[in-house]
Amino acid sequence: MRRTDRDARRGVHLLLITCLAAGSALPATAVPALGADAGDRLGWHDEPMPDGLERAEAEGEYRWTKDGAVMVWVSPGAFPMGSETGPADERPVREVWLDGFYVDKHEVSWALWKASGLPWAPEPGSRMPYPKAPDWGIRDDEPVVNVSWTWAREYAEWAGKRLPTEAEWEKAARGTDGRTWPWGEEPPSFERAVWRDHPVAKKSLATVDCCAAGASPWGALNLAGNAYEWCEDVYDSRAYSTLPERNPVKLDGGRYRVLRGGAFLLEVEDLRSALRYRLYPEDRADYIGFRTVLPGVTATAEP
Ligand SMILES: [Ca+2]
Repeated sequence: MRRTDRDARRGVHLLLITCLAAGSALPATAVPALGADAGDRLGWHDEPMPDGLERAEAEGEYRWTKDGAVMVWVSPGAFPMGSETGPADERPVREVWLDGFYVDKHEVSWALWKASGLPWAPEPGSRMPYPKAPDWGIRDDEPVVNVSWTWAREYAEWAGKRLPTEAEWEKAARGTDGRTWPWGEEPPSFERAVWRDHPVAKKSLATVDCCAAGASPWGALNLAGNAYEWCEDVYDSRAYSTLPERNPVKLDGGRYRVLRGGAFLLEVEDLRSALRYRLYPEDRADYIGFRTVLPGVTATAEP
């Protein structure tokens, strides 16, 4: 693992971390209660859509009006979470039930980050921290990186969304059939994912719309590779044997936060979708980004 760029001005963030990382509950989102006319706005899967979400031009895709992100639907229900062949913290494999939710099709890009109004460059006279440009510079269509968990959460809060729980991230990547990679069981290829052997990765990340052949069963891209992705959860090696089976999430009781999916400068094995990684919430690096999720309106899993 390459360096992490620990925030030299951690004190500036202390208040934010105190407020945001305490985590007694998932952050509220803009999802409204089901209104009388909600049935008039059905999504591609005949589900009532939250206010602020629209069908996009491409079939199966949505657009969240606040940040303009393209999103895809992950239907409610069960999926097998974990792996029998990975490290011990991926066991026991068990059936986890999740409510329906929407997930960003892409990693959050520099373009979306800039449009949010959050800092992305030094401002004269300001001590506000910002995600430092990677060595190859800021490119709008690449994932925003050098973002801490806290900053990723700030973006999600601004957008009226939130970070995915670890379970949501894994279901978004693996679907419901226990596959190893988002696309299935075939080994990774350069058309499917970006890791350190990829020609692009010699110089930089890839654009967030790359690797269409590596789409997950729901249509999300780059869940394997490119930028590592922050999840909401506190890391717990025993989470799979201690958390509830329905909408599990661990919000306190540990120092690390979970990251998923591997990254452009890591080994191909790091892209495996059940693999769990962890860093301090204030850690930043040029391989760390994120994406966000939006809960569905009435899509409740029935165990
Ligand atoms: Ca990724």
